[in-house]
Amino acid sequence: PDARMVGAKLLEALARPHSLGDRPITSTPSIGVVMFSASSHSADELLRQADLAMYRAKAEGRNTLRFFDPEMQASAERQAALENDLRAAIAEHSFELYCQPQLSVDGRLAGAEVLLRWNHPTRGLVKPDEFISLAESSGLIIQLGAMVLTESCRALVRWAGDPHLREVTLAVNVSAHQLQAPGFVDQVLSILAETGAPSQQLFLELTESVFAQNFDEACSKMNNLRAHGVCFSLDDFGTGYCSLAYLKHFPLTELKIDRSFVKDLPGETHASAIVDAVLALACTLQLDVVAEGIETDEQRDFLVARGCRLLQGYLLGEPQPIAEFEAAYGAART
Ligand code: G
Ligand code: G
Ligand code: MN
Repeated sequence: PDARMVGAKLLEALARPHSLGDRPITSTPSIGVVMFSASSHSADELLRQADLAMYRAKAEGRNTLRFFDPEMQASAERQAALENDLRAAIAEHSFELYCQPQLSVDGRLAGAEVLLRWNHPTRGLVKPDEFISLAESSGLIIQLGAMVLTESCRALVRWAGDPHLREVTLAVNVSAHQLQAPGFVDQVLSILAETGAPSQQLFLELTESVFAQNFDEACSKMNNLRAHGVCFSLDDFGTGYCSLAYLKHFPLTELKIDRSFVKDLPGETHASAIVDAVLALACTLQLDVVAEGIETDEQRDFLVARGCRLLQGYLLGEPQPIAEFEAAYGAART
């Protein structure tokens, strides 16, 4: 209670506006507290624990105070262990590219989306939901993204020699962190140059979160890559920061109708109205549309009737390891 009172006083004192030169400044301090007895830990250990508590205070909105508790340590250690696993996995190539087909309405293979899987030594096949955010917060997404792009470009080069695959496009998911990184454009261009992949067949799938950050910067990076032939697809369309203004400004080729809308087709009136609106908007802006997450004949028939020309989902094909995908769709198929 004493520590809490002192902390509260400190916060109050530091939160008062003060001036630096002639500029008014307000601070939002975060305080981490660890209690100890004479016999307990080394000074280093205590400072580390206080630091953890301080980071927790920051994460919980700043301008606040948190006491260290052992669960914080356990959670930080779990994070660090998974991060180490991830780092090792990148070095050991334990990631595998899966491919999910995108079919045109006549059943032809038009494209594929790359979906990353992690073959974890003890946890088995780990899906991206469980490691992408960790890869982002640790910065490892840059290396991981480069690996995915390189492997995808190599696939496009292989496909160029296959009469059944040579016109198929390949879509790679790119997170906002990757696009934001200073070297992103150069990274993509040098991978294209090194592999010799046809840039017009490479689609980068971005989500709307990209536009919530630095609009101008994202726009200029996209324009730069677009000028080199790379295409852009807007993933999960309609679920995020849906400002229609950017649709006009960004060099997009394609919109993806999010699975959450497709799921409720054809019965749900909101979902079908949204699908109609997206298709009309895309038509006006001359963008292609891919519907994702199609699981039933009814969903497919509805989308096709409303003019959607590219289809993706378990009904049409599940994500499978890229070698199996090539065996299933390539010229060598049986
Ligand atoms: O099957 P699925 O669990 O693959 O994918 C879950 C999410 O992970 C999707 O939102 C997808 O966009 C994302 N994702 C899949 N592969 C990659 C990848 O290689 N890079 C990035 N940044 N995201 C990916
Ligand atoms: O966010 P993004 O669109 O990149 O995510 C693609 C995700 O959707 C992947 O996790 C992929 O495995 C999953 N997926 C692909 N097709 C279907 C489908 O028909 N139904 C469901 N439930 N998920 C799907
Ligand atoms: Mn996607």
